[in-house]
Amino acid sequence: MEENDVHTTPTSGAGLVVVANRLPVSLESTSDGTRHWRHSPGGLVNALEPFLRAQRGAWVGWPGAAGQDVPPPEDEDLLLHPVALTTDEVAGFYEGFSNGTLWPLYHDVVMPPEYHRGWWEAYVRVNRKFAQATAEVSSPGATVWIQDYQLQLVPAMLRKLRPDLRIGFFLHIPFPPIELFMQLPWRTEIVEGLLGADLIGFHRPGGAQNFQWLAGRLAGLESIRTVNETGGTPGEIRVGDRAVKTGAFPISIDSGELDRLARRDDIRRRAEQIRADLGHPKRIILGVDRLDYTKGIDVRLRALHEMLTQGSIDPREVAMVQIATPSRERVEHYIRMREDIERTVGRINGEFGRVGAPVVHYLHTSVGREELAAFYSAADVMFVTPLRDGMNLVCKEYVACRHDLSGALVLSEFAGAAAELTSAFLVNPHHLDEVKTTLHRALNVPADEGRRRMAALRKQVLTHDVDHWARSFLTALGVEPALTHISNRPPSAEHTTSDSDEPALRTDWALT
Ligand code: GDG
Repeated sequence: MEENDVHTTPTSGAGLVVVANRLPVSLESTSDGTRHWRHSPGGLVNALEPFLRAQRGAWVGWPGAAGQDVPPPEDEDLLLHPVALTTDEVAGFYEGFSNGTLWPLYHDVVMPPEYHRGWWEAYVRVNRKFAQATAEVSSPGATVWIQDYQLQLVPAMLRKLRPDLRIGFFLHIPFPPIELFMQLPWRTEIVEGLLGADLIGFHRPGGAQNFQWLAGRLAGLESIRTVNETGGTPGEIRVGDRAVKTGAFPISIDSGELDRLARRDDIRRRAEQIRADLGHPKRIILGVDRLDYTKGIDVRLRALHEMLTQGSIDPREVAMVQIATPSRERVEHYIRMREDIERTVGRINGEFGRVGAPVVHYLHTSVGREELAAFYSAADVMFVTPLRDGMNLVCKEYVACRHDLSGALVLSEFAGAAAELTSAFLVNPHHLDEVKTTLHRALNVPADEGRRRMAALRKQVLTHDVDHWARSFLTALGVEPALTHISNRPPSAEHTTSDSDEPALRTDWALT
């Protein structure tokens, strides 16, 4: 046991604790020197916050600014517990090992991962900080749900500190193929870190299978055997006298909430206004992503450019909007990728735009949730082309906003969501000609076929929402069914809602 692993079990604390790299809020400074806590968008936050809030749980995470020690916003439904990081820790743990090593390695090495011992040491140090903070806020016997690739050592560290806790871990990004994972100099430590959990969840069954194989190979057959070999339940790994379950839990969105939002009159009017601002094009193509090299924004732009050049898209009839949320702006790969994308946008508009009418409307910004719903409602084709994506929530959000069954979804086969959204126009993003023909088909889909496809997509997205995801994970973790009752709203299904009962959406907290 490490010197600083000594810990006493608190007598109070939260019964359900989410641990994630980021808090659902981040601290921002404005030009006049005032500081605000701002709600931070992102797949994880959108997926988990409504659920945790309904449970009055705690969220342990980094507030997003180095060296800040500012009290978090008061929130009666959610205890926010910040983990402060130094500038060096942010550089080594976050920008380095998490986003320069693990992110590209786990996304099929679409960029080369870098392996640096200093980054790894920072990763270990920061994972220990998170484990200690979690040990402090968790009540006796609490359930702790650790999120994502930045915190893969926390399960084992936390188990040492607090063996009374029930620990779940969910990986939001793909678990890589075995041959790629084996590149990692610290592969055994990562596998052993994860094995501290009682349940390890992945988006896809393939991830769980890869992990099971690696657990056998790297953690040693004496201590770890798949229970299959001894006649037990599939998906369990024996670690001494413990059973570690693994499984696939495809994440989703709060589809009912988004469906209600998109039906609101003000959102529909805003969608009309967006169409008008774009000059009433015959077709609007939309992309919404964190500005990340895994998302295939360049693929989309290249396909569009070639189609404009070949005349299969008329620039007077089609407009593309790309919302690119700023992300990881200090990481080298991201800096270069942004320059490339912006150069391509400039080139397309230079060649095919007219005064007051560019073809690509590129927004390097984050927009509010209501504005996003209006964009989804305005778009005829949602263009989602990641080279690799754990799930991809954007495509599900688009579907949730299309209550009139209009619109078409072009979706990469390499997004986890493709396994569920089989009625989308599925495409291999590495095959540019196929991307072009698929976009062309989506832009010109006959109304009947489009409605049939969208109805099937909506059925899947509205019946498999984020409640369903959280419920299945927690049930598999062995949490009481009562605890998995997330909210009082009716089960998701196609339904209409009057404008008046729309819940207020909270986006900002002021720092008092
Ligand atoms: C990771 C995995 C997995 C984006 N721009 C704005 C905005 N967003 C929201 C979207 C969506 C979320 O961010 C992005 O989620 P994705 O799933 O598409 O992608 P990642 O951020 O990479 O998420 C991914 C996810 O975790 C969950 O497990 O699906 O595979 O990579 O919800 O709506 N939201 C607002 N304004 C924006 O400008 N309000």
